[in-house]
Parts: sequence; structure tokens; C-alpha cells
Amino acid sequence: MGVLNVTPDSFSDGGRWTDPERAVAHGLAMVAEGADVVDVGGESTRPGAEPVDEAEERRRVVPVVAALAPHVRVSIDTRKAGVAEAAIDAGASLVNDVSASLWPVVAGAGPGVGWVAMHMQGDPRSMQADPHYADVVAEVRSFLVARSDAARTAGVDEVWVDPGIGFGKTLEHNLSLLARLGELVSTGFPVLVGASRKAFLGALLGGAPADDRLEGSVAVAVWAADAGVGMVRAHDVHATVGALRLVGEHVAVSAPS
Ligand code: HH2
Repeated sequence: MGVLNVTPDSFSDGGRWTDPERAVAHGLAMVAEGADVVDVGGESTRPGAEPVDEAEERRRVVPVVAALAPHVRVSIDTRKAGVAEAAIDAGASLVNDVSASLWPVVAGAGPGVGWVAMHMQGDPRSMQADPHYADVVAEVRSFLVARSDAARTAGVDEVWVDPGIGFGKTLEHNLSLLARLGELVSTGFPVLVGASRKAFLGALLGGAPADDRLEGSVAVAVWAADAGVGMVRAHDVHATVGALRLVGEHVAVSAPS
């Protein structure tokens, strides 16, 4: 899943793709690099981000979704029902929902539209202030299973779960979730992980800025795939796909069974 933020303020690519033509060109470039899905977002959810007005978010995403949808599967990264509906009308077939609450919209859209339920503690404005859990993996898992069961019951056929790396989590919480991805995979729901360029990687890489965290982003993508994760959300598609293919097509097939 390639990341396409059509926002002025996303943490790593904010302001780069606000022009729709440039955004579409970047989306198609990620497809050429091997992305199977392009994730279009019109509201930053980085820590401290302010919410965006619905009409403005729709204005940002709809033309880009419509232009990309004939070429690639498009997901819409939103927390708003109205934006999800407008994006589905424009051709999006996956709702990437960091609020894990939009399954009724997806159920209403009928077959062919999937849903990603992501875990977040709190909301982007305050989520990194004081995240706390007794057992982060168990709590994230049971939250995601409950939401996903509700979505299935409502008629959503395709449901993904995502631990929400960096969304109300300390460095230790993120590392526990990554170390124990098998506990999410064992739910039976396909798992999505988004660690690309995130702050915890900067902390682990000696304070590297967001555009200099490639080795960490790729390492976590390969780790996640090896743990059974079905999709990774990545800014650096060329390097991520290259690493995943190298390991998946050469190393993994050579391993003794
Ligand atoms: N992370 C971000 C946004 N959307 N969706 C899912 N399913 N999983 C994630 O981990 C995830 C996500 C944050 O990254 P980004 O879009 O690059 O930045 P911003 O929120 O500042 O636009």
C-alpha cells in the first residue's frame, strides 16, 4: 500500500502532493514501483494534528481518487463518513479507517468495498501525551476483533486489522506490537501494518528525520511480512517492494520446510 497524502501538513510528505496533477502522477509512479493499493488521505493524523473540515477534505481527495481508480485499487484514509462515501462514489474500494468506526458506511456501500480497522488510543491531538496499557498487545487485539466482528455481522466481507503503530503508543508499545504480530495474525483477519518513516524509527536511528528512516521502514516491512502480515503501508514503495520480493521470492522459498 503506497501512501499518498494530499495534505499540507502530513508528517513526512505534507505539502508535496497538494496539487492534484502531481498527486496523481506520484500515485501512478508508486504503481509502477509495485504498489497494489494507493492510500489517498486528505487529513493528517500525525500527533498534534488539527482536524480538517469535511468539505475541504472531500475537495482534496475526490479528484485524486477518481483519476487513480481506473489504474489501481484506491483506499481512502479518512475518519469521516461523508468523505468515505464520496471517495467510494469516485472509485475507492477500501476504506482505511484510523477511527475504526466507519464499518456501517462500508456495509452500506455493498459488496466489493473493504474496510481497515486501525487501533488508536485517544485522538491525534492528544494521543501521544500519556499512552498507557496493562498489556498493549492483548488490548489492541481484543479491540480490533470486537470491531471486526461487528463489521462482519453488518455484512462487510473484507476486513483488515491494523495495530496503529504510533497512534497513542510509546516506543515500547510499538516494539511490543511488532514483536508479537503473530497474535494479530492469529485472529484470522488479514493484518495491515504502517510503520513507514514513523517517529519511533527516528528514535531508534539516532534521531534521524522523517525522510531519513528508510532502513528502519524497510526492515519493519520485511519483519512484518515474515510474521504473516498481508499488507504494509509504505512511503518508499520501490525499496519496500524490492526488499519484500527479494525475501519472499528467494530467501523464504529456500528455507528448509
Ligand atoms: N498511519 C498514518 C496514516 N494512516 N492508516 C493505517 N491503516 N495505518 C497506519 O499506520 C497509518 C494510517 C500516519 O502516517 P502518514 O499518513 O504518513 O502521516 P499523516 O497522518 O501525518 O498524514
